[in-house]
Amino acid sequence: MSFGATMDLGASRRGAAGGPLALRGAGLLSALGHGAMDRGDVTPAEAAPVAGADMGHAAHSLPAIAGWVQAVRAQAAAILAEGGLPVLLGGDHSLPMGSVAAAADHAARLRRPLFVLWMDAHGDFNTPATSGTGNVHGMSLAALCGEAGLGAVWGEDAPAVVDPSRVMVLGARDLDDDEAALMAARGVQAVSVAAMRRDGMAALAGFLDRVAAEDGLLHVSFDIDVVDPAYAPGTGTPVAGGLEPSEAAEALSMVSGGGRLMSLDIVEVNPALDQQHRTARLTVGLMRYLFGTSMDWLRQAA
Ligand code: EXY
Ligand code: MN
Ligand code: MN
Ligand code: MN
Repeated sequence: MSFGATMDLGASRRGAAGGPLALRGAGLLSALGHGAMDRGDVTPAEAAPVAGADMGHAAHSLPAIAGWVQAVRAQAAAILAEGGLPVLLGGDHSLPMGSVAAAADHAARLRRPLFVLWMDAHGDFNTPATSGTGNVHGMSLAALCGEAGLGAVWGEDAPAVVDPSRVMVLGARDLDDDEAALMAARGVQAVSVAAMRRDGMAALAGFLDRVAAEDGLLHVSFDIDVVDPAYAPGTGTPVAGGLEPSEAAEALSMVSGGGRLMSLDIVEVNPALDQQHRTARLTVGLMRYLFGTSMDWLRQAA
């Protein structure tokens, strides 16, 4: 069950707000499989004044982002309550502060552990204190793991905290120094593209084994900048040395095979920076590997 959030205030380059339209136009619904439905775009909640709204440079646009995060959380929670699988179409990577919050609450109610697979060139593990940019999309995972600084985005109703030892950042290759240190201190597993090439998909396989062994639920947050910008140029913070489309497809196929997926984000697709819709098309094609609708999409598209 997909829904959009047309918000890019967490990034320094605008344009990812067009992501939902671009993804739908590239055929997202058919990639999600038979019976999938789209709920349209959420409307931001009237954000209550956010404590720390005076953070200014430390966390840009936090009050406005909070309104979107709360709307995303409500929509994802409603879909989960109906037994559906929420698919957030972003928008920038601050929006998953809403979708993962809903997943964490849902898992806590079911008394099952939540695991998060964050596919990203970045760690998104800065805090207002460590961030060099003040961009909230670079802080969302840290906030979800309970780091101080952005808790006010959820208003009065703080979500269940994600256990950092149950988080894997896959495809990481652009971590700030303080960010990397904080991730290591908290036990977040960051797997670089180089490590994936050296060890095959062993780290991901081990992570998925743990999800199964603990009877966990899995949230996947897919930032398109995990893929190499040669294939996915339409994104605001591209980093060279990313995954080949075939490698991303393999990772998503493994997740699919594990059968634990509970919710998904597709974020940071920026049509204003794209070339002939190729990033949106590739993103949708890759999702076919997660939902078992691929029919060898990459080979056919080649
Ligand atoms: N680490 C940088 C920052 O904190 O500003 C870059 C973050 C980019 C985040 C993108 C969405 O993944
Ligand atoms: Mn990200
Ligand atoms: Mn990123
Ligand atoms: Mn700034």
